[in-house]
This record gives sequence, structure tokens and C-alpha cells, in this order.
Amino acid sequence: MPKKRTAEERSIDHASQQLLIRADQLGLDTAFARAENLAACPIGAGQSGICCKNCFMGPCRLTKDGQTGVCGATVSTIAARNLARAIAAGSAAHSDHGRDVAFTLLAAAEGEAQGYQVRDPIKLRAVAAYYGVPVEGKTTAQLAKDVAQKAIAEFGQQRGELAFIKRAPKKRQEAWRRYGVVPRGIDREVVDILHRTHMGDDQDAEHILKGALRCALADGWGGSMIATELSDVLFGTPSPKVGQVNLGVLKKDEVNIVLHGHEPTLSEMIVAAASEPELIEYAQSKGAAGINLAGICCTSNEILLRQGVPSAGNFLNQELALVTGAVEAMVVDVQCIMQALPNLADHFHTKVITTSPKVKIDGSLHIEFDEHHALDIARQIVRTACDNYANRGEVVIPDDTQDIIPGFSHEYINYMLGGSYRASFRPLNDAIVSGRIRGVVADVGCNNPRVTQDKSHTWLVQEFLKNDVLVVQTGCGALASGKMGLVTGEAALKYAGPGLREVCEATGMPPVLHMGSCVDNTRVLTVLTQMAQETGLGEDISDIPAVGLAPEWMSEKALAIGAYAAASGAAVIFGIESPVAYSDEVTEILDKVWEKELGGKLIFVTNDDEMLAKSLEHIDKKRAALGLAPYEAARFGKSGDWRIQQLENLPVEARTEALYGGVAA
Ligand code: NFS
Repeated sequence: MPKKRTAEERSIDHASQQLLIRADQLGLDTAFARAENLAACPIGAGQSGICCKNCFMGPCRLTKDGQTGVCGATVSTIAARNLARAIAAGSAAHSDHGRDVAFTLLAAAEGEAQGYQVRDPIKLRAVAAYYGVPVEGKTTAQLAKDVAQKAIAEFGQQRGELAFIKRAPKKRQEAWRRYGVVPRGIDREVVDILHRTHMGDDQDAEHILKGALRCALADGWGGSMIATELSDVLFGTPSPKVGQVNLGVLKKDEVNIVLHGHEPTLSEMIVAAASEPELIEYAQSKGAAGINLAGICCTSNEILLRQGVPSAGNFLNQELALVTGAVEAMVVDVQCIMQALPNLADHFHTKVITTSPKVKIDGSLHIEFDEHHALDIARQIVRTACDNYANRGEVVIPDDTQDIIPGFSHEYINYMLGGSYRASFRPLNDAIVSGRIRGVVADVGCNNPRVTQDKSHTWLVQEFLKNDVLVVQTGCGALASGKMGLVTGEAALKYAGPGLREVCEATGMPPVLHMGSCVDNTRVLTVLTQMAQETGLGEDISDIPAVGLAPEWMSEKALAIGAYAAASGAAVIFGIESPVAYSDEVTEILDKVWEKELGGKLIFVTNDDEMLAKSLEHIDKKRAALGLAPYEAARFGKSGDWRIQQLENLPVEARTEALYGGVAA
């Protein structure tokens, strides 16, 4: 990391830049500054070495070829073990989120969860079918109870296969069984990794990583999928709605409550509480015009998609929201919450409120969440924020907001492409077969303060659109694009190549589909599955011209997602440094061995141009393997209404010439 960077070098987001300057003026620390002041340890990422601290004969820092740890562990064993542990931690975090949603559904079904109810009984029936739970003659509450219990049982299941595995294409299931990576139970696979990476256990890199894949699959087709599906059951399956994103969503004259973290359970109740007339009156009695909610990170995605609650932005916006001086309370639950928040909040009037039984942070106020009294707790939190309004000092809110259209669930895409009577993915597959759409890219994952915030995400997305690649997004990547105005219908007119633009015009969809939070990457899995089953694009996820990218990743959860996507047959490209770069053998396993065994791979590429080139190369390779016509941009774009509209005022001859190249229509 170079010396102190300018605001423009730290972030390409204008609102962030303004608040970074303000933080500097006030002499306040942020992750951006800390990343500059604290050089990343070279032993552990990149090519200069690797470190093992799995026992207390070490830590063993290996920096020379052929060196081993005190126990004799090789560079490859250590690299594989470290990666496997990161994948297990990421899988545990996602899956535990799923478990909590399942317990909330159970409590709601038993009438013990204040404020919760099943909002999507149709989805409940669909999930019941995946679990083989009979639906006939049951009330919604009975069915919800049975489904919740089935889901909860999957965490402690010891043998057999997770139920959602059967949702994958047949060929994919066969590949998993052949390679021996079908997860048996969710918790079991996490424990398995912690055991096998303990000192003196598994010491064969490929074998360790096979265990890591099984654990990652327990996340993608297990814990995370449970989180997505049961959140839809409880809070509603998302469909598109217009929202707002960036720090300008904070309001000068209202009580601002920022909801940060990941689980929708408490935040949904805060949304309900904040719209109660008594609490709005309470805010007014404190001199505010009302109560304004805004989200950060994946909590933001959850409530933006379902409730249209504006988003204050992604991971690196969390501290900057406090720097506005306008936040009465930042309410956090689990994951991606910087420990720096309470210290930073001390310079303002902001209260950081932790709510999860799993998360306490020194210096913050703890109001513990309990789903049995969720609404009361939510009301207490809202009241605490209102009480704090009078303590505000100077407020600086950047004038930056963008429209965003999120909510493209698997179910909605089906409906969007086929309507109520013929819901299908046929038009999407046809568009790829014809070459109007060259392929699909999922750009997901975090911000990382070691690179310029949002720069790689938004540059890559724009380049993909230009190249007629349909982009789907989740997590902080989706919010990055949202801030740049890429997640709107108009973005097709501005950024998409001619073929993709035609498809967007015909269906009315944005060229970037925001599918949800990071656990909702499971929606990408089920969408790819349906594309494989729709015919025309092979029979398996690995046949589809698709690539997954996480150009600004930082969390262990991102590695879990990358691993399950690769195991599901996708080519996955991560930015930042490779955590396994020091081991050629492990680098080769993630790339070549996984591709041979499962058709997917995980590679690390630090350069944006190279990420783009490799993605397009993979898409074109898959198109060729399917026998599809090579992508050729110039073939399309002559049938879209937009051209006719643009040319409306021209004489007929000139219009025909422009539209059909002189050939009479
Ligand atoms: Ni995903 Fe979502 Fe964001 Fe990264 Fe964190 S919020 S779960 S881990 S930083 S994308």
C-alpha cells in the first residue's frame, strides 16, 4: 500500500470521497486510512510466503522454497489448510444465519414470534416440496412448522445428502457424488474441516480441498439456501421496486436509524416499528420531522429488496455514514461490522447498538434481540434513537443518491420472461443461443480498502454490458453498481451493447439484475440450474457461458461462495491477492484439478483488464463448446424500438437506410 492516498484514489464514489475528506479534516480514522498505515502482512497472501498457526510449535512462517513447518508440513498443505479453514468459517457464518431464520419461522409457526407471519405461503409450498413435506390438509402454520423443523434438522444431520442437492441438474449431482463432495449435514461439514485441518490430520492438499468443497456446498446448497428460501417465506419473495442508494438517503431533519449487518429478522421488525404512528409522533416530540431508515451491507439488501428501505451503501460506507454526524443509531446484528464503529461514533452523538446474542462490541450499547418479543425490542431501539436526536452536532450529508431497481428473485425472473401462464427461462436461453446475449456474469462480493472502493466492480460491470454480457449481482457489488446508476432500466440504453439492449428493451429488465444479499447467491445457483434444464445451453451449470467474479472481496464468506460456485461448475475469478499464491500446487488444484473433476474453477487475478479478458474468453469458450455461433456484436441492434424512436424524425428512406442498411423492410 502506498503512502496516504487522495480521496479519489480511495474511492470512486463521490459521496464517499466527500466524507473521507471530512474525516481527514476532523482527524478521524477510517478503514481507508488504516489500510494505508498498516502494511498487509506479506506472509499469507501473495507470493512471498505462507504462515501456519494451527499449533503452538509455531507459528511457522515459510518464505523459502522447500521449507517446511516444525511438523514437516509443506507449503501446499499449509496453503490448503488455511483456505479450507476460511471456507469453513464463511460457511459457518452464512449457515448460522440460515439456522436463525429457520428458528424464527418455527417460532412464528408456533405463534410465539411477536410480529412475524408467513408472508409468502406459495413459496412455503414450493420449499415443502423440495423437502418432501406433504402439504395436503395442512394450515399454513402447520406447514411452516414442518418445513422449519426439516430445515433445522439439516444442520445436525449426520448421514445421507442435504435435500436441496436434488435441486441441482442431474449431471451436477452425479459429478458431486463421483468426486465425493456431497454434503451430509451442514454442521458436520464445518466440523469436519476444523478436525481435518487440526495439527497432524489431513496432509494432502487436494484431499483437504475436497473436504473444503464439501463444506462450501453445505453452505451454497444448504445453509445459505435455507436462509434465502425461508426469508422469502417469512418476509416475502422479492420482486422489483424502485429504491434509492448512497449516503444522500440520510435525512437532515429526521431521526436516522442505520441498519447494518446481515439478518433480516430484527431489521424487518424495526421497519414495522418505525412506521407506527405513535413512534413517528414520538420522533416529532423530540423535534424531528419523522423517522428515516437506511441500510448498510446485506441487511440493506434484505430490506431494500423487500421493503424498499433506502440503502446508505456498501461495506466501506459504514464508517462514512457516521462521519455525516446525522446518524442517531447504527443498529448492527452479525457479520461485516467494523470494530472501529463505537470509537468513531464517540466523536459524534451516534449510538452503536449491538443486538445479536453472538455479537458484543466494546463501547457499544447492547439491546439483545429475541424473536419472541421482536417488535417490543424494535420499538425500544427506535425510541432510543429518537431520544438521541437532540444531541446532534454539525451534520454534513452528501447530496448523492441514485435510483436502483433491485428484487430479481429466481421466481420473478421466471415471471418476467414468461408471464403468469408460461413462466420460463426460454427467452433468456434463446437470447444467449442467438448471441444477442453473449453470456452471463455474476459480479458479487465485498469492498476492500486495499483497493479503490467500487472501482473494479463498476468498471467491470460497464465493460460486460458493452460486450452484451448480462450481469447479475448480489451483496456489496450490487450496491456499488447501484451507486453508479447501473441498476436501472435506463442503464441498458446508456451502457448495453446492441444485442443485450434489444433484450432489455423487449423485456423491460435492467441489464444488471440485483438478486439480493450474499446468502442470495443461491438464487444464482437455482437460476443457472433452470437455464441448464431449459435446453439449448447444455445439461449442466458447467456448460453455460457464465462466470462468477468477486473483484474486491475481503471476507471468508466470499471464499465460501467462490468455492461452492466453482464446485457447482462455474468459472470463478477473484481480485485482490491470492491467499494461496505461494503454493503452485494449490493454485493448480483450484484451477486445473477442480475444472477436470467438476467443470468449475477458482482463480485469482489482480488486474481488472485481465479479469475482463479471462471472463470473456471463458464465455466464448463455452459458447464454442455448445456449438453456438461466435459472438458478433454487429449482428444485432437493428430491431430494437429505440432505433425507430431515435430515427422517427428522419425521412423514410434515411430511416430504412439506417435501420436495414438500405434493404427494404
Ligand atoms: Ni458479503 Fe454481505 Fe458486503 Fe462482503 Fe460483507 S456485506 S455477506 S461479506 S462486505 S459482500
